[in-house]
Amino acid sequence: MQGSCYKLFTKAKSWNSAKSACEALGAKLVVLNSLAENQAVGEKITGGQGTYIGLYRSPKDKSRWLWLDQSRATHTHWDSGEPNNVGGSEDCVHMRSKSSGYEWNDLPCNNVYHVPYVCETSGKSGSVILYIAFVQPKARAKRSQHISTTYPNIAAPTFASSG
Ligand code: MAN
Ligand code: CA
Repeated sequence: MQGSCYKLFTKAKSWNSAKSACEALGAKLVVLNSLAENQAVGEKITGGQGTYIGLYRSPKDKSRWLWLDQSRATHTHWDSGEPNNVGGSEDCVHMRSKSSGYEWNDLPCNNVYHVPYVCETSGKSGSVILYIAFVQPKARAKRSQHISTTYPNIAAPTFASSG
């Protein structure tokens, strides 16, 4: 989405662990609202394993898919034959790499398949707010204080890559 920051994490994890890792950064597993966004994120995938995305099967209606921002999936980009729900437990979604056109496959959410993942934060993060504490008249002898607060949940620059 416009204004979002994305970060690819190349250290493969389960979908559940990838979700938690993004949340720990104040982010989400990437939500892909359009084919253009799907393509843009796909092009940053560096390995053949693809990436986990923030899409999962609705627990209430197993034929529906939900994004982690709770929106219903309107655009989908399933690979041919997918979602096939192998073993009846493929409730989470993985984007395949370039050779598969960045198309999607359902995979288990648990520890079975470890895959790189992309976290997304909405546009307002990324800002660093500088607070300047003005010196009181009586304390003029002291150095003025510059207190810079960096929000801990800020994602690294767009499409940075880390292990
Ligand atoms: C193959 C396909 C997929 C499936 C995975 C994991 O790639 O059958 O649909 O999700 O294996 O079982
Ligand atoms: Ca599948």
